[in-house]
Amino acid sequence: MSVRSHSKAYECWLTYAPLEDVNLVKQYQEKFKIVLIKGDGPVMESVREELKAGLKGILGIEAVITTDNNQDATVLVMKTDQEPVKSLLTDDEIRKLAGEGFLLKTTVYEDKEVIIVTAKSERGIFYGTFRLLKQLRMGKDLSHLYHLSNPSSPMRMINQWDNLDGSIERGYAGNSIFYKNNELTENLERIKDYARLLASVGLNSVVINNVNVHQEETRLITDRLDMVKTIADIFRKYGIVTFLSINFASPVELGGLDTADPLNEDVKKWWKDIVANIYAEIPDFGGFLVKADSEHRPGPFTYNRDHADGANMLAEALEPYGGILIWRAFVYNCLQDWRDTKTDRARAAYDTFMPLDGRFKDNVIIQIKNGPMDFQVREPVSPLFGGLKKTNQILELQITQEYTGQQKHLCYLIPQWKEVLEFDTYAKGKGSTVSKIISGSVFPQKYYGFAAVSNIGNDENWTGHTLAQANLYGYGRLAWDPELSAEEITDEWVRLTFGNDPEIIKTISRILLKSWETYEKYTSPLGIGWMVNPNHHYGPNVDGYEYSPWGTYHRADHHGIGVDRTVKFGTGYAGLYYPENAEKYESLEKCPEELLLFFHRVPYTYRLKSGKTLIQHIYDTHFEGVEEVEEMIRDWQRLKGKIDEEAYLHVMERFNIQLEHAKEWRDVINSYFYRKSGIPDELNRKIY
Ligand code: GCW
Repeated sequence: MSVRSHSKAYECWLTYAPLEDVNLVKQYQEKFKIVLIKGDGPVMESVREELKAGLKGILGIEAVITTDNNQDATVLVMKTDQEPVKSLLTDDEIRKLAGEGFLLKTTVYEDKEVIIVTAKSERGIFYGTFRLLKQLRMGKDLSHLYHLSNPSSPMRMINQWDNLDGSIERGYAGNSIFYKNNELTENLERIKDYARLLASVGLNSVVINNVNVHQEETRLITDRLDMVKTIADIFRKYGIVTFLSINFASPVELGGLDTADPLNEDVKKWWKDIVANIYAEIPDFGGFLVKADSEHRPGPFTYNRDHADGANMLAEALEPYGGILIWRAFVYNCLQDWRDTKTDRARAAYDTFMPLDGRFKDNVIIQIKNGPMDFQVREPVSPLFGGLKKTNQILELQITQEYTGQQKHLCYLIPQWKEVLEFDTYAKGKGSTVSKIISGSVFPQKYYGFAAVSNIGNDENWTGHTLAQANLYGYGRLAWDPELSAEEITDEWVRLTFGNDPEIIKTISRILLKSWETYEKYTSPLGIGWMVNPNHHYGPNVDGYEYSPWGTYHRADHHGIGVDRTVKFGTGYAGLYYPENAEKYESLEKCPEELLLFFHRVPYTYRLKSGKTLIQHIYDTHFEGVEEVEEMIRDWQRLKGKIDEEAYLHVMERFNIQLEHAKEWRDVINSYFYRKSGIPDELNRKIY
């Protein structure tokens, strides 16, 4: 396979490096002598390829892979309705298996031990195959292997913010692996390797262009459709369905119509013809993703229509083919005046979409960012989760680290996402977590699940910072099973990437698991967000957006800081939650402290639960944050000589950048608040 000739960093968690434990290798070799794989078609072909490569890499054997019944077979890979596997399964097992789930089990066949990999679909078999190879790489005992696993949701997507010119919006790992100079890349192998990475963690759909659809990308649905077809052909082999972001104004821009009004008959017909043509070329095409009336993108508001009108019109065109229309909830007024304290960007998505609950067609999904603002290091959970009861919904996360260090800083996001998933909305009483809502078990939904903005580009290691691979891996694992713990996911990723040495696992896991908290400490405090340089969003600039029209204010003056979002005195945002949360957020005393400044405006002398004043807390956390980066570096240095030298040096280089920039954050923030408040640091440390 292609990956053989690449560096370790390129292979990510699919290194298939030889196992260290020779005894285990011997045992495994016996178990994987003859592999019987039934079924053909593109996905099964990939299963064969993957098993062959995996067994060769991990165990150093050329396994015999056969398609004919063979009594000596030691591994049986086939669907649940194919013999001999069929007779080796119980009714209960077959009943429990969902369409994309899989079962791995060790059992007895023809008087000897065999390993079964089975599922109801080829996709399921593929996921099972990866899971089995993972068990090998992690050195697990296979004699009592029993693993039945179903994904928690049908939508497990990746969104590429790639543009046809090869640039990537908010991309921090080079250019697009898909496009260059408005053409398809010549390196299709790399797209295939990306598909493998995504499928290996159970992701099943991809949107292949930026939600900001510019002129060239608008044409992907017409005269550039050939590019989409080529990409879809590659992803299909890995069970991944291809979607496109579309431009709502396409009927005007491409079709020569004078309107894109969703209720206009010519517009409807135009879209129906477009969709028919796409499905003629790509019969399993997934559908469209739409960013409308948001940050200057066109949308139904232009025609005095609402977002249900817009989404339903497109959904109707897709419906005959089983296509899905995904509509983003990221809608707000980006031309606000900072003096206006009544308009609250945090309310915008809720205010726009709640009145539409129940009006969307059943092949429409609303894609909701985790927080009400925009992927900050800390935000509350969007009140649309739990709010919307009669609407299909998926959670949108941002793997690419726009506001969390741009893959120069290490910021492992799984712990942040876990908090989002575990957030209890109380929509149907206690236990109505986000995780359950997007697993479809709180409200009836036809489609539900996950989407996330990818963090990859054409850098050799895909993600710029090699340790940022863990964010992509972890996203996929959570999308499959949101109940997994951050620790479990971290342990897996480290083993697959760096091997099974307990010392290495411990050290790297500790570094990863602490990194989000550390990043938060030296950047914007207590949920207020932003404080970044405008446009590129890297580095500290406390007032960078303070007088801009984007609605992202901290409102610091010489008295204090924070946005009053209470119902009583503020924007009323706190009241958008169910009473259990609303009361908590409304109250200065009960508000979770990490979100204090998001919900309340407080003086610098306000005492936190720790007994410290707010200003002292700001100073302390900023000094601590930098110290913690220094500690991470010391931890990392202990790995010298124990892990791959290239990875070691590369990460070290990034850490040095992180340290320097963390210091800059510390100093800029501390000086700013010292100057505003006039209150000195109790510990007399250096503040410029
Ligand atoms: O976070 C903001 C980004 C934009 C992005 C937008 C969105 C794709 O700064 O670059 O545009 O969110 O999510 O639509």
